[in-house]
Amino acid sequence: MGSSGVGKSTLLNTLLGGAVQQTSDIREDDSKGKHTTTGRSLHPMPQGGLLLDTPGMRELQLADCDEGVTATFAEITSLAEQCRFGDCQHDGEPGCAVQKAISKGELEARRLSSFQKLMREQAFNSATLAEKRARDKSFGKMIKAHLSDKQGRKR
Ligand SMILES: Nc1nc2c(ncn2[C@@H]2O[C@H](COP(=O)(O)OP(=O)(O)OP(=O)(O)O)[C@@H](O)[C@H]2O)c(=O)[nH]1
Ligand SMILES: [Mg+2]
Ligand SMILES: [Zn+2]
Repeated sequence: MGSSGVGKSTLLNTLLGGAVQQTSDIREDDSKGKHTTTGRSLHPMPQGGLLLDTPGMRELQLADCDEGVTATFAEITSLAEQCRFGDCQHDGEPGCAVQKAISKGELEARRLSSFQKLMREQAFNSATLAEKRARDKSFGKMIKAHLSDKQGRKR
């Protein structure tokens, strides 16, 4: 697993002792990979075992990790406990301890914006994931209903 161009397929070819998977040069201008591998494939190795080649990751999405983000930005979380409002968004409300710490130079504004960005991102991804799961579930139900209907008619 790794970014495009790190050499995943080259490792696989070396371990299998042949050019099984296509590999290609990285881009000259920014040294990034070209996303040569586009699908997952499983390869039995002569030594035994299976090796999985995967496309390079394009991005890593955060979901359901508000706890992790909160722990990483523990100083913001503990400042936020001193904000006047329990649901303070730290963007201009009165009595905001987070903004106060920024103005006193005790907290970097960049750190707050990273925190807010990660929280927004994970909230968005969690919602999309929940929607997708719900869609998959109702699709599964539809198939099941259809199949049992067919079974019923046969009998
Ligand atoms: N010098 C050197 N070059 C390497 C090494 N491993 C890979 N390369 C070169 O790096 C380039 C990219 O290798 P790939 O194996 O295609 O990379 P990949 O990780 O499979 O990339 P994607 O399929 O795009 O995700 C190729 O030109 C390889 O020859 C290494 O250990 N040393
Ligand atoms: Mg590859
Ligand atoms: Zn606040």
